[in-house]
Amino acid sequence: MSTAGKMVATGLCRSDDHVVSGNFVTPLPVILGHEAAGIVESIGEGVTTVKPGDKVIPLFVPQCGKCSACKHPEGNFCLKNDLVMPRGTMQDGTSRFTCRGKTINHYIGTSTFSQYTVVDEISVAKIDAASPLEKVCLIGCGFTTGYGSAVKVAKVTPGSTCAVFGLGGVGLSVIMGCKVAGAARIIGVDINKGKFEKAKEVGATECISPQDFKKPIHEVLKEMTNGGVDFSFEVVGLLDTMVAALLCCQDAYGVSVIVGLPPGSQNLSMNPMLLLSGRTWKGATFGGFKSKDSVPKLVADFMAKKFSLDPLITQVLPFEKINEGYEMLRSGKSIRTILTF
Ligand code: PAD
Ligand code: ZN
Ligand code: ZN
Repeated sequence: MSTAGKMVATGLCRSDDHVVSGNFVTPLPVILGHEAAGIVESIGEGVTTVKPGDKVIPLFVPQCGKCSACKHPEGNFCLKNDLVMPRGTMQDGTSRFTCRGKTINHYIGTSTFSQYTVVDEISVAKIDAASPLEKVCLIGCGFTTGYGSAVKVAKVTPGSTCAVFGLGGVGLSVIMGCKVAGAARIIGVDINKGKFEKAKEVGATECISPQDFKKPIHEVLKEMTNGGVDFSFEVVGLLDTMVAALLCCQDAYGVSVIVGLPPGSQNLSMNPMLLLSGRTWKGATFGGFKSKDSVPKLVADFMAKKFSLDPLITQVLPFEKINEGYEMLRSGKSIRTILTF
């Protein structure tokens, strides 16, 4: 049930860099990349949902449609995922990549940093034939993850106050989701003030840097909002900001959502009183969206101009310049770099 495809565009998400830094462990050597769009070249036996020539987006969270998560109306973390205990293979346990005779591992069912890739049918969605792949590739991760975290996971309400920690591509997409959901106040939090202008462009009403205050940032946010925000989002991937995001939401009804990928094998300790007072602490991957069902709909919404992806795209580079693109991400100078093949 495999699908071979030609990559057309791939975005550079922080999660791939987490493999390079060792924060996310997956079998090596590996072809990374998971935020992409391409065109189907050929299909294996039994594949019915895509055909050669279709424009597609690979899905780093698959949707098998049969497991308990897929069958539950609210679940999206398909049990066939390769995120929790990464095997680095196709569903059948094999790899389709070699380099000089040596087997190369797959990465979370996608491996898009390659001119061609092979994915399982449950890890790919057909999208509108008219869609611009060098933009909608962001629907394969960053945009959808952030946007869904606001509208689907937190279920941000009209008139509410939100705080977003981390103003990278995913955090900016959270802000877009908060805005669409009708939030009245959206406070961006980042240690890099260079991110503030863009955050305001997409909907942040104010931005603050923790480094400008002597007090812990959650106390600052509580004071700014008369006792705490309604919704907070951690979109950095650090334990400290996860706790700060939890603490800054209102004790009795605040909802805090973890979006950032935590450093590998580290645990958090927290005081249960923080939840006994009534807070809700949540987390999700891919914005809580069922991937194969939702990606084509999100692309349709993009085509209907319900949201723009342009604010997320800092630059478009040829594939060969991948390291330059990552250098820009690490140094905080870019939101998203799109590589084209
Ligand atoms: P990014 O590196 O573009 O953005 C992270 C932002 O956090 C940067 O602007 C930093 O300046 C800022 N930052 C760093 N430290 C702090 C701090 N102490 N306080 C406030 N801000 C800080 O990353 P991204 O937007 O591509 O991804 C963000 C996280 O989300 C990252 O951990 C990534 O792995 C994770 C992710 N999760 C999913 C998912 O499905 N849950 C999907 C995609 C990405
Ligand atoms: Zn990603
Ligand atoms: Zn499933």
